[in-house]
Amino acid sequence: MNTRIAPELVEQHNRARQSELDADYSALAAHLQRRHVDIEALTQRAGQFAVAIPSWGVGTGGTRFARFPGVGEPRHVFDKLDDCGVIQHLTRATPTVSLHIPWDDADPSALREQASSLGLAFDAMNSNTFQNQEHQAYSYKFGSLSHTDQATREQAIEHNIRCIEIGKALGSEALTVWVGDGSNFPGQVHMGQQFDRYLEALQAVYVALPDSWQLFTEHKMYEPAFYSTVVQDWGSSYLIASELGPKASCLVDLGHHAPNVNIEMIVSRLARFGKLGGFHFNDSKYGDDDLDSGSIDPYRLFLVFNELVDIEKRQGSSFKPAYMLDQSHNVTDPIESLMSSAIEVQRAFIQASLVDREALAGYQADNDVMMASQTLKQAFRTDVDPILRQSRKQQGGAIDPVAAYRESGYRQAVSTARPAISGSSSGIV
Ligand SMILES: [Mn+2]
Repeated sequence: MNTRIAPELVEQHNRARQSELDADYSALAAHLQRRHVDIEALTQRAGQFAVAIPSWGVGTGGTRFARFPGVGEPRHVFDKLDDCGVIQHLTRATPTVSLHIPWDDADPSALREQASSLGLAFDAMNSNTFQNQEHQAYSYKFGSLSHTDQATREQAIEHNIRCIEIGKALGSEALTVWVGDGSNFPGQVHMGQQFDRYLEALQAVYVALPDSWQLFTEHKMYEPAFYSTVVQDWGSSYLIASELGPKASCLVDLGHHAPNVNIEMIVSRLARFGKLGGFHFNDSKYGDDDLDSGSIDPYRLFLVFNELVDIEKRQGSSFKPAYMLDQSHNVTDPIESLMSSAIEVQRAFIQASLVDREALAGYQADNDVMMASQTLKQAFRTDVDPILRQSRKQQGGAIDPVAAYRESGYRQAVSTARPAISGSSSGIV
């Protein structure tokens, strides 16, 4: 079975869309020229953009009620890599994959070999102490790195260190730690002591990090713990990263905040103090909905990138936060959702790059509120799609990745080799 997309298919797809793209690109070039913006430089910038795919994202997600599996779902990490290869081939914006241990446990040299044959590399490693693993001695029902029992904490520390070891063999250079530890009832835990235990345990993981590595601490307001969570908010996350040391920084998942929280301000604060490590992109309407990036509030995504581009301009190329998607696809083909999400994140990046920062600084200094707001809106309203299409085409990707994917018949082709997973296991993870 051929699990790859044929290059000829992409070429044919692009040929059919070439004249339309040329017309759109020329029109946008002329428009941007009037604003003194060089479209070629922006197209090149789009080509340098990269966001990692989470290995778990290519499987169909679910809720705590049910999961409705799709056809041709990946059976194991090697199938997941194939799917990630398709996403990268068509979008050219997702050259790395982020693995979750133990879900993706496999021989590192086999993983490396397959990834490189698909033009992929490995992004941050993700540890998992929010569920029990087969054959483990102690349960995480009441916590892991912050558990009251020392042996359970040690087991969780060892798991994280093992993730680092696997990551070293894969060429990864970061560990993302998210725990479900917290409490479900007032009085269940001593919140101060629980935080102390967590800090001490994570310190033991931190000292096992190679010098070139980073540790990302990811906060989440609630779920699975519904009264308190040990790494509840960006303040707790910042305290942890500061206590640990220079290799530790904060990871901002867009869904892990209270509703309507000003995430772009958090981005600005963390970056100001050198503790903005990376992102998990997704979108939400009510809570941690894990919807496709840019599907609900594209302006918020733009405002986050507005801060990021501003910080990049101030700090230079040393500012390189890790970008990753973290979504759950319950009712769409995960490959289609991940492709369109990667493009939405890339779109926000390019729109934010269009902000006239000199003019904005002037309006801010003069307290010209209306014009400052309009300056952002002008960039956000600009349809940069021709730039994204052109960039993909130049790099061998597809002008319209979702259409090319459907034309390829990839999902039907893999469905014969990947029999449907029986039953309906509940829950995303
Ligand atoms: Mn996340």
